[in-house]
Amino acid sequence: NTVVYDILFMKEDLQIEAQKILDENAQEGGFTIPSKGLYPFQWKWDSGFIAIGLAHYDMKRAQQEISSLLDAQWENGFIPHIVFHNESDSYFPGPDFHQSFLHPLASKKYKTTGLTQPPVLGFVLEKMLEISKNASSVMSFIKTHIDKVYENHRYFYTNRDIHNEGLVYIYHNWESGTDNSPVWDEIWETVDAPQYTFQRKDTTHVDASQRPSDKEYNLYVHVIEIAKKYQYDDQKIAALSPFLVQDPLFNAMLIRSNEALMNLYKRIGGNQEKIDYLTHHQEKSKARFNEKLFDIDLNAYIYFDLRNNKPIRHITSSSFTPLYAGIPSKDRAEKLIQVLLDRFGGEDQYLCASFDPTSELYNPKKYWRGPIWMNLNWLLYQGLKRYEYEALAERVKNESIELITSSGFKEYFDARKAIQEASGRGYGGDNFSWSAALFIDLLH
Ligand code: 9WN
Repeated sequence: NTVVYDILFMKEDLQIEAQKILDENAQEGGFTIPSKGLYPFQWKWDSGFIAIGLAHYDMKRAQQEISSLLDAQWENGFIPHIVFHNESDSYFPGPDFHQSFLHPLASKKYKTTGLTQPPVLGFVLEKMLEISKNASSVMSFIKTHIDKVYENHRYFYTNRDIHNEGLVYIYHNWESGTDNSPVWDEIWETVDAPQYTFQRKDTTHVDASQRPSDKEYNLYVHVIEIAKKYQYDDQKIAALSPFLVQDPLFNAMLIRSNEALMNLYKRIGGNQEKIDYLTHHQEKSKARFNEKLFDIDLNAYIYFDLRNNKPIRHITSSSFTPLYAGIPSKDRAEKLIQVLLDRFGGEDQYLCASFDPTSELYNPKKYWRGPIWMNLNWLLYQGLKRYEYEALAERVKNESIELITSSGFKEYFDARKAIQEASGRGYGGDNFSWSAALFIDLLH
């Protein structure tokens, strides 16, 4: 019993600690930075996850988090991946590099990037309502903001679904959110980039061995230079970007958020045209997702490289996110979860590594090439619950809590149980906002 009490107290202390991190990362202007020094601006999907944590103890701030992001939406519905609210120079590449003003419909109020990130906002609004103790006040917030998210989905289907098949593309690895995943390695081999001159800042905050290489950064810069050359024009990018991918995580988030928007519009009443639009795209997207992005030999969801017209057959933590969006049939979900257990879930592993631990490309310490990320664990937890794999969902939740309890609110974590814990098993940035925010949500 004493042990149980200790854990309970520890969790309570940690919840206070998590709130402290979110409070310390709060900025004037109503948004929260992901991590001091390393990421000094507002990031799109970070803000979504942060709002879920905030909703548990400060709903007003959760709403500000979302409205400050939406305030930087472009006139065509696009929501940028970074909003440069302030003048910090501790990050590369900053506003002067990205030059969002090149696009005629870019935000006139804020400097931003011309890249986006996974569309999480639909389901974030729905979660906020679910968490809320004052539904009518959150509902009125949703009523005044939901159309912006809807316009963002319209932007995706209008501009980024080149085959009109219900699957949207990303044109840069930073849009995936899973920046240096080995999934992109083969694409980079096809790209012939000049050597650019730039000064990285990330490696002044975090050990370079835990970050992407300089060679990779040169490629990341190169793809943006191409987009800038064409004023971030979507059609030109679709025709010319050497990186053009249908990503399972990105598309699963769009589908899950479509569903959330439909639910919310039904609750609001009226809005039939929008509901019809979303319903049409939802059915088409789900069907095509299952046809094109499921590999029947691997029994897992994979990626499609549009530029080189071929599937990219790797299994990552993104491969399991379609569960949260209700994409697989029950039968397919069972097969997928068996793969999760066989490759990622051995007794010597915490769930869920970001890249297939049985692959020779797996690197348990390097960023998106292996470590566990709390937002992907949270998505996996939601997906397993949706398909009623209660025991496994509990395992993901408990292991996430355990990792944070033993190593703190780090950016990412080592999945190997056997490594020395003396120095902790967390890597990357410290006091990382979404680790704190989603920890709060998992405790509830
Ligand atoms: C580039 C902020 C972001 C996350 C991404 C994560 C990392 C940025 C970087 O940090 O990417 O967007 O500079 O490495 O990969 O998922 O949103 O936390």
